[in-house]
Amino acid sequence: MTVAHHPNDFDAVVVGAGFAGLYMLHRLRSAGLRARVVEAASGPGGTWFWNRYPGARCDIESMQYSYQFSTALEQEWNWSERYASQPEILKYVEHVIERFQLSDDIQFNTRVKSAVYDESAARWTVTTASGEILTSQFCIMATGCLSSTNLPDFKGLDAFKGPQYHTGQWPSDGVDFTGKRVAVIGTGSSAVQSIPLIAEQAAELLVFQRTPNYSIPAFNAPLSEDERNRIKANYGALREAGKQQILAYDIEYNPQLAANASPAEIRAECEKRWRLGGLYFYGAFADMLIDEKVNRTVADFVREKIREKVSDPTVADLLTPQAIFGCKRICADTNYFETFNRANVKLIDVSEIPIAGMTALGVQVGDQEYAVDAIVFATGFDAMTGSLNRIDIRGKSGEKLVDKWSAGPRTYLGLSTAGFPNLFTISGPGSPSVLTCMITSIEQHVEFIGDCIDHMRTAGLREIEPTVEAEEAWVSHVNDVAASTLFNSCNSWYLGANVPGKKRIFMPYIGFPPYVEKCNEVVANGYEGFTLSAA
Ligand code: N01
Repeated sequence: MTVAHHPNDFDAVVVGAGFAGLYMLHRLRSAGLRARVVEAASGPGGTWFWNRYPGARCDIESMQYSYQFSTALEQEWNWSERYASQPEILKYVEHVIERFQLSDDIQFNTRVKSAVYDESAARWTVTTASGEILTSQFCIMATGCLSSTNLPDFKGLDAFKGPQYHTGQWPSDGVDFTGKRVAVIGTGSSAVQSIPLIAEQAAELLVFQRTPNYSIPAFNAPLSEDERNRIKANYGALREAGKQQILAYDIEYNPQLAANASPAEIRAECEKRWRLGGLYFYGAFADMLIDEKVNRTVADFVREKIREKVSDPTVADLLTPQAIFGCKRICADTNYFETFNRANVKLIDVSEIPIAGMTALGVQVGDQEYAVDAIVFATGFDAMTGSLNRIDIRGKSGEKLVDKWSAGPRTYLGLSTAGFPNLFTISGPGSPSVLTCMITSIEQHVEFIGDCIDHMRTAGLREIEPTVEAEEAWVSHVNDVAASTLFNSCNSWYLGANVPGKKRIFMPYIGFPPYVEKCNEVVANGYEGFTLSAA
């Protein structure tokens, strides 16, 4: 018998066509569900669609920052560099769409305005900015952790006469800074990647720094066919090794405690990490982000390396962070600190006298006006909750998610939230997400959600929702784990501290392997912590 469907009624609506939304679509369709992905952008890729600033590149190696659900895909795709550039990541995304024939079920240029749960029908109504209505049993938010840009509320933003850009919303046809005097505001990962390239092009570059960041050279290089083949020959083992490590990818994690090591051993490990480059430093010692003394020793090593790179001692002092090493995400760079040795680059410290705002001519700091032709805001994101809170999501009794989360996000496993049945969040707050290789975490979530939906359909269940008790216990566990580390010690976006007024809560869950173990236990115990109800 053929079942007639209204064209806009689906089993599942997925919001977002980044890595999460695309794999979710593939998984749902493989199980025979009618699914639709809606995406605000004009193309796929999520955060990689928008972050097209000069030098945008992943800080996790390409052979690991890629899907692992399909061995054939893994074997056929050839990454050209150790760290993939943003354009190459988009090519990969397009290849995945074509290979798994996903495009027919993706609707681009469609921003979701609201998602409202109808308790009597046990269905979600998703309304788009143009007024289109889609309904579905399941609503899956694949909205990304770093997709809602953060533009500080600077005075006079409209007064500035020149062009303004945000690294997270970069124009798709690029920007030519040749001959221009350019301001970059911010010194996080996006700035660290873009500053060296903007400096090469612009006549003059002014970098406005509030807090210096630790950055380790990425040592990016082309990947030879031999290297690729060597990895591909043993891909499964590499992926498995990654899943056993805290960041969900292989960083040659050292389980040793530095507290038990000699100074020579610590030095040797730091030198090794420096040679490995970038985020490999997170694997240096098991106690690096737990024991402040250990952290100081590692940080001193990195500070020494930074100082060696910068010729002017005053500039070197300003660029050298004093914070806990790794508390804010470590950056991976190519010639970042060296760029400040260029005659056309000036570092402006705004740590004591903050940026007062923009004027018609440029940036005002105290009584000093810096005239520029263009301003680049590398000011980051309203991370993890920003994209969800910008959608009007309403659960049972019309409760708004934004109200429920006003004192910080509350989820069970970062996958679901009490009072919002059949709503799933891929890499939501309370899951390891941003502290891991995102794609590995995304795959684990997609598979959890896919298996859960399969289970519900087989068992004839119509609703799933976490209990308030399970959610409370999970939220306090996430906080307890964070409190046992040094992660609460700085003003990071993990804590929401970069967005004025945002509640200071450590949002991601620290530790991929224990998290996966917990999820598996929940399933093995019949979706423990969830209430499932029959049709
Ligand atoms: O953003 P950020 P991002 N006045 O929040 C400054 C991922 N990512 O886009 O530190 C002056 O880190 C702010 O200063 P402060 C990665 O996970 C990955 O760079 O708050 N300055 C900071 O310097 C990363 O961690 C890749 O004092 C102001 C900067 O703006 C995350 O995205 C590449 C200010 C924001 O830094 C976010 O990185 C890029 C103000 N009012 C990003 N407000 C790779 O894979 C903010 N700032 C390599």
